[in-house]
Amino acid sequence: MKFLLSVFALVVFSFVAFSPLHAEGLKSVTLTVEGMTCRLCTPAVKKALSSLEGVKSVDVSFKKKEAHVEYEEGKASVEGMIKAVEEAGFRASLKEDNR
Ligand SMILES: [Cu+2]
Repeated sequence: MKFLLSVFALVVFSFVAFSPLHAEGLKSVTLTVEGMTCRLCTPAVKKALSSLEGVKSVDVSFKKKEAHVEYEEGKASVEGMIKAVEEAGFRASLKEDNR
């Protein structure tokens, strides 16, 4: 029984330790996005950022004029994100680097 418990604990630990959010090299940034004039702009910004390699998740707030991006370090870069947003017709700058 004690053995089973430790196996169970190990499984739970592995699940927590290796879940995507805790994966090594996963970082997130918040970008300030300017030029979003209506709510339809939000999906355009989201699409531009989501299409980048290494980007895991994108959350764009029209109200806050922000984009929160989770990405894999080394695969995507903040410079690339800013460029993608600008190519979609908006202006972006780094607001916060949440390492
Ligand atoms: Cu719009």
